[in-house]
Amino acid sequence: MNTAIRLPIVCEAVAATRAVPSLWDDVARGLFTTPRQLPAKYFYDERGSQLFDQICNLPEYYPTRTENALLAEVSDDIIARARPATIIELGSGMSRKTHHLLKACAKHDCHASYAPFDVCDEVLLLAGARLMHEFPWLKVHALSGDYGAGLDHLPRRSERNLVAFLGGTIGNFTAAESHAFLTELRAFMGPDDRLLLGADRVKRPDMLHAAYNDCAGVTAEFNRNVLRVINRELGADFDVERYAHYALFNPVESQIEMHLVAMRAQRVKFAINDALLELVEGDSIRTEISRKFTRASLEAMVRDAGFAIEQHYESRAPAFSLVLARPT
Ligand code: SAH
Ligand code: AVI
Repeated sequence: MNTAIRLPIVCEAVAATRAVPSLWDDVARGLFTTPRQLPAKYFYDERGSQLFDQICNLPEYYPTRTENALLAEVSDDIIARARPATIIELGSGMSRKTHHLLKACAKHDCHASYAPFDVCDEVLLLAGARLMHEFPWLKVHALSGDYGAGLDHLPRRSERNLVAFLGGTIGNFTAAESHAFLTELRAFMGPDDRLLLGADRVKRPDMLHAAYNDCAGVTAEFNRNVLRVINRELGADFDVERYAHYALFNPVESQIEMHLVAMRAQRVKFAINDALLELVEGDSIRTEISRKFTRASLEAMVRDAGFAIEQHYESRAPAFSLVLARPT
């Protein structure tokens, strides 16, 4: 990183509303019973966040550049409607697309402050410093925590918040999880707040398949990173390279399903609790789902959580949606 752009950033830990399972709890529950699965949030240590940033630039991974182009087009309209005093961004990552919203803020003389909320502290600091360098008027108040632990302690610094949840990350929740999450978000929001939700849309399976099976193998590395996180945090000895990345589109559920498949039998030892996990060749761990919406299924999800849709912006092909909604 260029040290010339290191600026002070306030980084506050958001207290949990409720206890969330520890990594060990999730591993014990998710890997020692079948079907094996892990929550997607564990991808995102510093290396995982860097790998995701690389994914965003892959030719096959259309969501980022599509949402970015759409935001470049519609940010003026979003800011004119929302006139936010604060932009709160959930799962903000590198905050690259936020640039369009902040540019529109400057244009509309609406100098909002920015509160990115992410589970990865390293990206919060890096992204915040970059944006403060680009927008010298910007106040960044980074929020570190797990949005799955509840939003009751998320600070409300103003009456007009634009709560952005971009990138299609809502698709990484099951239908029940997204309903619970959006309902909780609705309860946090005041009458003048707006939600800006980015969601990926159903499209040709070959295009979806390519986006999660890039030729350079970056998505495979990102997928395997969860095993590296478990090795480091729980003293486990997954032989990471012996797990194949396998991602497929399930048209019945309208979701990408990402797996790690054991290429040979392995006994995985965990220093914690002296646990031993036995996997046979072909055993699979589902590491992520990524739901793809129709216009109608996306709007129904937003409405069912207590929002009214103010604008639905759609990209040109490949399809991607940004929904601007207000609490009803
Ligand atoms: N919004 C960005 C990044 C998407 S990647 C974009 O559109 O490019 C998903 C982001 O959500 C990552 O930065 C990850 O660290 C964060 N994240 C995942 N699970 C989280 C959780 N439970 N709580 C807070 N942040 C989370
Ligand atoms: C963060 N999220 C929206 C990405 C997605 O497309 O579901 C994560 C990802 N997984 C593999 N590639 C990208």
